[in-house]
Amino acid sequence: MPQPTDRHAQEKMMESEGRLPPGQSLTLKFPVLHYGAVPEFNPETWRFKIWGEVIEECSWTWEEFQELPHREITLDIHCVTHWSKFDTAWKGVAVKDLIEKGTLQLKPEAAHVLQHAAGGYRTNLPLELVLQDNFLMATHFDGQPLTPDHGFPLRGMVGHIPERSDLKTPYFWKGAKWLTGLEFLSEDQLGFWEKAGYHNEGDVWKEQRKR
Ligand SMILES: Nc1nc2c(c(=O)[nH]1)N[C@H]1C(S)=C(S)[C@@H](COP(=O)(O)O)O[C@H]1N2
Ligand SMILES: [Mo]
Repeated sequence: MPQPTDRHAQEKMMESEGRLPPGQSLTLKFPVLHYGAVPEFNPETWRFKIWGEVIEECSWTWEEFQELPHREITLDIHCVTHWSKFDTAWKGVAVKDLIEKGTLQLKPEAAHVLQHAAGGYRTNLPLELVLQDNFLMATHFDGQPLTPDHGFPLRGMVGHIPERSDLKTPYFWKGAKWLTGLEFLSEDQLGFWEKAGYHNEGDVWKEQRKR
């Protein structure tokens, strides 16, 4: 068991390395945070869809989704409720890879992306951010399939990559658990927390929590 002083020592270290955003504190746990109930997953009926400002709509079964190119990233995640978890390892599908493979073709009008989740949660991001290396549609955390609480079978993931201050990093609500689709939009559309008064960009380094 890590001692409380370990938590504090690690937080100090992250702070000195410039990895602790303003107003955040380090947690060694993995808090579970969501609105509503954990939705059921049925591999027979589950579909992942991409629609909107795309040349052709996509729809994958769970089996087909496994065949898409997967990559691994390690991210620091920052929740707007002030906890941060460092060096979290994820595996999943990058939107950028689907475009580079030609699997997904966007219309020139595509400028924003709305993540849709089972249960009705939504969150929006600019297209530019969804194509960055710090956004992933994740199937695995720490080498294991996601747990139901953390978004099984698929979740949007966004966080900070150390040494990549060129990438914008929004708060963790901008990654939808139980992700079922991406809608590409020409005009921005607010998601669940964004409509409730949270900041549209939610940049962790600028501490953009509420509007
Ligand atoms: N579908 C869905 N996704 C969601 C949320 C939610 O309420 N529903 N909450 C968001 C918030 S506020 C955070 S901080 C993270 C928490 O993810 P975790 O429970 O895996 O830590 O999920 C995000 N994704
Ligand atoms: Mo959050």
